[in-house]
Amino acid sequence: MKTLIQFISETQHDFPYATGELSRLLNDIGIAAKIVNREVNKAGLSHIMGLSGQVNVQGEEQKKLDVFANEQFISALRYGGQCCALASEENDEIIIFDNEISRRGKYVVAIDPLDGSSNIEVNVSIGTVFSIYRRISKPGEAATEEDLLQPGTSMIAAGYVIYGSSTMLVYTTGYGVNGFTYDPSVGLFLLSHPNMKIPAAGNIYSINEANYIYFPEGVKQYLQYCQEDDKASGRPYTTRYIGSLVADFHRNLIRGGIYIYPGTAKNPAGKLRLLYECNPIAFIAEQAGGKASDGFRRIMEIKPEHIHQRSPFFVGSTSMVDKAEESMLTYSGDFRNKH
Ligand code: AHM
Ligand code: MG
Repeated sequence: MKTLIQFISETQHDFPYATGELSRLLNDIGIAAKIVNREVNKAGLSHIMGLSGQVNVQGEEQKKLDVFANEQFISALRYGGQCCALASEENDEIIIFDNEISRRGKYVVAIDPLDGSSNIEVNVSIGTVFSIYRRISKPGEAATEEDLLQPGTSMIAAGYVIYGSSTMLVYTTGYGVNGFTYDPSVGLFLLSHPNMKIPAAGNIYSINEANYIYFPEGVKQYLQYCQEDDKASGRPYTTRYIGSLVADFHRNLIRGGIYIYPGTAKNPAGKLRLLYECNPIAFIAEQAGGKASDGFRRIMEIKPEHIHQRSPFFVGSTSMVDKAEESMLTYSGDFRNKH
């Protein structure tokens, strides 16, 4: 059985001029994920459960585990020496690591430390999502926000951790997608899903249909298509929606399917955040042979203007995202560039 650390060091030669820094950074994220996993697993028992009373940048109540996870990733990266700045869902501003070693770090990280945290209390899967970029500013100087405002096409690596019936870490460095399952008895992530590929077509669609009346016409028409009776193409499809992006995406990655969080007239940019929710999932989807779009354009080509920017999100099996895009173009072309 190959461990995450063995796999990371074996594949390090994929990078030109690799010096092991990115490997160490990924490893640091893996270690923080283990600590978060420990707390998530005992969430029902621990004093750490409950509301922390603070409100995050999007005005949502933070659970204590969000705060805990955020702190774990921040401290793993602050003292790892490879990362010079971090953007987190839980912090309004970027966090600049200005200590002697981190100032020379080549990378910046955008992270959602614990996504889907409203599911914690009810024992439903949650996740961590992260993306890694090479900094633009000079190593040795303090990092800037520009380092984090790069399009997804500049990502060096991205991944997620799913805290589910088992805990898995799935990541890509642009050379395919590999998944590691955590074995708590030995405290190691073991390679369990090498070279993951998303089926080109699937029969699952994942969307919060309660918002139907607010959806753009293109999404409404696509949903109608999903629900039509056409045995030859496997329709009607089936709905699966957990309300936890990582879990919904992970299932669709393995089984084939589409996840949609569209914009609406009231919220044209939807709900999900480009830097640390859409982009990392998009990179993994593409590396697994799938597709990620905002309904009209490739997610990874959007140049972010601010770190907590939102985007509509259509991700999953290529033929399904193609079909949804076609529907958006036909029925909701006016929606283009609204966000
Ligand atoms: P969060 O970052 O506040 O946890 O919100 C993100 C989550 C995603 O995991 C999930 O797919 C989506 O929000 C669900 O939203 P909704 O409840 O509107 O369907
Ligand atoms: Mg989130």
